[in-house]
Amino acid sequence: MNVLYEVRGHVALLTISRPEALNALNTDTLKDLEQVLNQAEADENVYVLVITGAGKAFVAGADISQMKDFTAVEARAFGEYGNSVFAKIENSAKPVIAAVNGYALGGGCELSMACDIRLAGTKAKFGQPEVGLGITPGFGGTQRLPRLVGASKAKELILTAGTIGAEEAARIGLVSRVLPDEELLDAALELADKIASNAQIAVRQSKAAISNGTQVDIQTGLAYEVQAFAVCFATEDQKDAMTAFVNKDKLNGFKNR
Ligand code: DAK
Repeated sequence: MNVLYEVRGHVALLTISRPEALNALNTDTLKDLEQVLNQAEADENVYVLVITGAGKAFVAGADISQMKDFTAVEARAFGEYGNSVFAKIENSAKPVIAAVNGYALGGGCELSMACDIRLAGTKAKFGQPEVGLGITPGFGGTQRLPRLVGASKAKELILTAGTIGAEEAARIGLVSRVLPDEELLDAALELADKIASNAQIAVRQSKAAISNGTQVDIQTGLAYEVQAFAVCFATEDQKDAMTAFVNKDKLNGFKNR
C-alpha cells in the first residue's frame, strides 16, 4: 500500500508513501490513492481530508520509469486515469487540504492543485518540469495552474520547466501559507479541525459554490451561490446557530443536518 490512511477525529490523513521514488505516482500508487479517497468519501465520520507525502517529497511527479516506454495509447489511458483520481478530490463534497512537505513537481504539483487549500513547508518546491522531458503536463497542470496563478505565470512556469520555492509559491497565490517544515502537518490538521468544527452542510455547499462558480461566468456562479444559500435554510444547523445567536446562547456543536 503506497498511501497510508489514518482518521484523527473528523479528519482523514492520507500520506503518499513511496519514499524510495520520492512518492512518484505510478499506476499502483494512483490506485491506492483512489481507494483511500473512496474510503474517506464513504466514511460519514470524516469531514475533511489532508494529503501529505512521506519523507522529503510531497510527490516528485508521475513515475518517469513507468512512462518512459508508453505508447500514445498507454499515455492517454494513464493521463485519463490520473485525471479521474484527481477529479475525485476536486469533486469530493469534503474539503481537501494539501500539506506540501517537499518536492511537488509535475504530477505532484498537479495533485496539490486538485486540492482545495495548499499549505507549504519552507522546503517545498513546486514546478511543472514536463517540457524538459519532452511531454506536456498530463494531470491537469495546463488547466489548473493558469486558473490559480494566471496565464502569464503559468506559462512562465510550464514553458521553462522551472521550479519555485515555497515563498514564491505563496507570493503568486499557488499556496495560501508557508510554515516551518516541522509545523506544517500540525498546521494542516489544525486547519482541518477548524473546518470540521463548522456546519458541514454549509461547508460543503460553500466548497461546491466556489469550485463550480470559478468555472463559469459570474451570473451563473451567483446563481450557484443563491442555491447553496437556500439549501442551508433547510438545515437544523442554520436554525440552531441563528437561534443561539439571537438568544445570546452558546451553540454546543452542529448536528450537521
Ligand atoms: N519518477 C520516478 N522516479 C523518481 C521520480 C519520478 N518522477 N522522481 C524521483 N525518482 C526517484 C529517482 O529516480 C531516485 O531513484 P533511485 O535512483 O534511488 O532508484 C529516487 O527517486 C530519489 O531521487 P533522486 O536521487 O533524484 O533525489 P534527489 O534529491 O537527488 O533529487 C529531484 C530530487 C526531485 C530533484 C529529482 O529526483 C528529480 O528531478 N525527479 C524528477 C522530477 C520530475 O521531473 N518530475 C516530473 C515528472 S513528469 C501524462 C500524465 C502525467 C504526466 C504527464 C503526462 N499523460 C500520460 C498525458 C505527468 C508528468 C510528470 O509528473
